[in-house]
Amino acid sequence: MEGFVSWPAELAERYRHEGYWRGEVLGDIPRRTARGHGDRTALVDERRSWTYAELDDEADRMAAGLRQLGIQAGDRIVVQLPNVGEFVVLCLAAYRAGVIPVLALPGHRRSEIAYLCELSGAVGYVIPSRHGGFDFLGLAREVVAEVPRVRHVLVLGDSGEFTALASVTAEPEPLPAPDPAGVAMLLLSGGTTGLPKLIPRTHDDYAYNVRASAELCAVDENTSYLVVLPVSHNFAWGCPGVLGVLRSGGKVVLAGNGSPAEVFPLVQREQVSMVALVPPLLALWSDARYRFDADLSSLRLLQVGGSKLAEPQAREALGTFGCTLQQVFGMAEGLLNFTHLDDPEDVVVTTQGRPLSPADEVLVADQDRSGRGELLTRGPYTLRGYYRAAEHNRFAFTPEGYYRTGDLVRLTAEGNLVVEGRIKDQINRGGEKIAAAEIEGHLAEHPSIQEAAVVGAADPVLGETICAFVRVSGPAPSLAEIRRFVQARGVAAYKAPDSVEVVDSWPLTSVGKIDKKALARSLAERGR
Ligand code: J2J
Repeated sequence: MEGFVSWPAELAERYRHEGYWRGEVLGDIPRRTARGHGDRTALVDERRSWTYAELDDEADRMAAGLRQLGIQAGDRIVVQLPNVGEFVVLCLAAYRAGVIPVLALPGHRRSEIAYLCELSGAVGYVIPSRHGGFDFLGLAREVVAEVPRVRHVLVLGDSGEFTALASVTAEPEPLPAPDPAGVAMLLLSGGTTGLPKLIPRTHDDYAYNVRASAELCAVDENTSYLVVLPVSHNFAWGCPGVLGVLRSGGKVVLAGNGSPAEVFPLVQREQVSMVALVPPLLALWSDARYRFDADLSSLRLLQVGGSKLAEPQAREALGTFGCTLQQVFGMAEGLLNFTHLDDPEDVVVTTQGRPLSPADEVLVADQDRSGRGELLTRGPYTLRGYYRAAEHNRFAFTPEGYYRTGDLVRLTAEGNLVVEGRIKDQINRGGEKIAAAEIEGHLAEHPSIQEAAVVGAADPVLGETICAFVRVSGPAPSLAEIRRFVQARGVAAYKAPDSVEVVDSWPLTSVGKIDKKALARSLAERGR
């Protein structure tokens, strides 16, 4: 596949020889349980549930349906569905047909989706008709007008002039097995320069990612796994996530959102044993724990990751939920670090765990005196290059193929990682990643903004929020106006600035660039 950077042959050979890559393909993940215990529940969402036999059969039919539409092996489709069972059916169908899903988030809007369709060369786009009060049919009209190559819009619900996802079904047919070494899907990176990059994940590498995470988390057929994060996020999809649970014969429960009022009764009803959370959601759950009389005693494992979990919050959660807590420091690019289920409490509350695989190579580069440096990594499930991004890849990888994570970490004596900060120009807003440059680019288009610099401001709930420093000509736009402006440009709401600071001049670095560290410091000094 043009634009995909694969592992060097000798490393690929080693990963196969040592049993990391076993030639498994992602579409086969639920098959074992479907054949042996087809009547077991695989999936539950707000509207219906699927047994393993149903899930398997519907995925086969949809795979045939995709081919009947003319969507072929190797074609890309941008998938933007919320937490519904059809997302799972569709992805399995795509994997089986060799069609490559590009996993977008429900919050993305015109600018992000059109860009993803363009970059991936997508021929299809999959949406709900409406979700969260938003009309996705209207969005799809704009997208196909901008990117005519997108020939198929598949819609869950009322399909208007487009194709109903429910109609994408045909008699199952024997399909050529996809190449395990080939790209199975494209995940989104948080991005550091301009717009997000696409991360190619192969069947071999992601199947290993899923299998090893499921083993580390002791997922089995009794696991009842709740999805409250977007299901298309790497954490919820494969670490071990939905795929890890389906490969083990457990049950996946998809929730529309993570609010305790909705989710606590679901935990009780579905006897949820495991869930992946970001720190702000964990805080919400901890606060609400004693305000609801739902029985949460089925919970066995709380996975928390996506942004830094503060030690006091981790300790509080242990006391509040009385189950195992696990910190996960992961990335859609690959490398996953977990604290282990039997780690001492101190390790669990003060570190972000250690690499999943014995074959993960990690380096802490350019360390300062406290041992803090940039985390570099390569291994059997870490990308070797972003998709169609040759130029960016020259910066993002070392000549030896290590991915520069942009995260500042230190290693403890026992070999656990502690995340100490980052050097990438990105904001981590409660686990959602925003590339500063992307927002700066939009702000610079505002008629009264001459130049903008976007930095993270400390926030007690989200960890960081988005602060836009702007230099203006004429009257300064209000925060509300700036937010409206950014969203009107077709940008996801979570990327709109949370605060704005008007400046007359910029602090500059020695090479004459805007000194963002100084801007961030000026916020910190004012207690923001
Ligand atoms: C501090 N920073 C963290 C943590 C991620 C599991 C968990 C998370 C992600 C994810 C994921 C962090 N403490 N515990 O894909 O499978 C920051 C780092 C990292 C970036 C990756 C998974 N866990 N981070 O968050 O691709 O900066 O993946 O490089 O969205 O999130 O973001 P993303």
